[in-house]
Amino acid sequence: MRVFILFISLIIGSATSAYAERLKFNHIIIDNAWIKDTPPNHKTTAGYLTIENLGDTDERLLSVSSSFAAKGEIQQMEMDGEVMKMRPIPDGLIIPAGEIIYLKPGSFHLMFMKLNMQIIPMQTLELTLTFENLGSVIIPATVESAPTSDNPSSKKYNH
Ligand SMILES: [Cu+2]
Repeated sequence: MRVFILFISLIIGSATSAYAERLKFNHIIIDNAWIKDTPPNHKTTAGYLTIENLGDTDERLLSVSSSFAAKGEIQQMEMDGEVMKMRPIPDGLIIPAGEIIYLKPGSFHLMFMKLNMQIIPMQTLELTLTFENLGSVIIPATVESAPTSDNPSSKKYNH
C-alpha cells in the first residue's frame, strides 16, 4: 500500500454533542465516531461513525483495526427470516462519490472482537481505518453507553 501523508484539519462541530468532532482527510470527512461501552470481561463491542465522500470517485472502507481488540470487521445487520443477523462485508463498504454513509446501531457497524480491555464510557480510543484510495487514517472515537432505545430484545445481537 502506498504511504500517504495526510493533512488533518479539525473542524469544530456543534457544541451540543459530546462527540461531534469532524475530521477531514483529503476527500473524506469522518464524523461522530463512537464505540459502545462493555461490561467487564466482555469480548466484543461495536463502533459507529459517519463517512462522507466529497470526491468525484467512489471510495471504499476496506478494514478497521485498534489496539483494544485483536480483530476488527466491517459488518452489516440484516433480517434472516425473523432473526436479525450480522455478517462481515467481504469487499469493503462503498462510500459513493458525493454521498454520506451512516454506520449506526441496527445497520452498518464496526465490530471489534477479542477485546483486551473493558470499554468504559468517557474513554477516547483510537481506530485505524483503511480506505482503498485514501489509505490508512487514525481517528479518535469516544466511548458511549448505547441508548436503551437502540437495544433490540435479542441480547445476542444487541448492537
Ligand atoms: Cu456486529
